[in-house]
Amino acid sequence: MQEYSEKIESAEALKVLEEVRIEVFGKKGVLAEQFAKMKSVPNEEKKEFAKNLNIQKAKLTALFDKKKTELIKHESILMMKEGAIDVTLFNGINEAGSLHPINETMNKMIDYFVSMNFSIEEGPLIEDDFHNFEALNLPDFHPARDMQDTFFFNDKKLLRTHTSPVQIRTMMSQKPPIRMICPGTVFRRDFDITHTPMFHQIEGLVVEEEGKVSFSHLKYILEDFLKFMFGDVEVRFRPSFFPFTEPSTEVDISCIFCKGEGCRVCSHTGWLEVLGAGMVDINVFKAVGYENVSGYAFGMGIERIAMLIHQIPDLRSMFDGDVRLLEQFR
Ligand code: 2NM
Repeated sequence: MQEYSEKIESAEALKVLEEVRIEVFGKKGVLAEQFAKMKSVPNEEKKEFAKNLNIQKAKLTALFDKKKTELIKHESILMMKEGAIDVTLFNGINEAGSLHPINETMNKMIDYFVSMNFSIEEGPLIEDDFHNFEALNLPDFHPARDMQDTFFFNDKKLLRTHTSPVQIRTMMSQKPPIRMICPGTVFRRDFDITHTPMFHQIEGLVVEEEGKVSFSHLKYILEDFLKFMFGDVEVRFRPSFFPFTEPSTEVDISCIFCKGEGCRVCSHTGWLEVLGAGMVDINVFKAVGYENVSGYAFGMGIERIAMLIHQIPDLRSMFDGDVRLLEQFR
């Protein structure tokens, strides 16, 4: 029986142990064979023979059970190691985030003006009547105030309707020459396919000693800026009116979808309006205490330009917070 003890002891896998089990404990196994010999053992030796055989059987069974437990443990550890999932492994899908088209467009605009040595200025979202209206040549009775649908907190405080109050604050806290842009959030009481109550603007302002800047500088920088933003487009200046500039202009680019041929986006005009500008009105300079200066200013909505660049049809989708919008701009 020593031979079989060794066989059990040396089994290195459950498969091998199973073969040994059949050989030792099976119906035609070694033990069964021994028990069968009982018949031919003389009666007076039967008791001793059986006792001895049962002891052998018990020893082998204990040895076998111990080995089996050992091998099950060993093999299941091996299996777990083989089948283990390394959660730190790269899955091949790069779920990187992306900038919102508004930020991306705003960043590109800022890049241009920074390259032209403009500084970036910021101001409060909650403004007062003076900075948002009065100083911008929009006195109390001025009909243009009705054009602004304003969110008022009370008769003193309001949500700024444009970023122009930042230009007023900058002019009052600095001296010319001034070369600045003010990107930021603005608020108007308006909500439809092309308007949201919160949106973004960038406005720019250049102020120099009288006679040092003219409408030509304004034309050059805006044309250069629009070519930087949209590539090879035509730029057109149309006479217009703003209370804070005189003369004033609205600026169009040739339609980037139909190349000026006429399509639905440009209402078959061949042109897309992208910004407003002009020479700063003398009344604005008076309000901030400036004399003997010349300056130009311009302003544009960021959403509108982002929508044109990315062909986004509904402005409201910009503010739904649906990641499927952002996934398209990765
Ligand atoms: C525009 C169009 C034209 C503008 C003017 C000023 C200021 F403060 F200098 F008077 N800030 N922004 C301006 C001029 C804004 O937006 C369509």
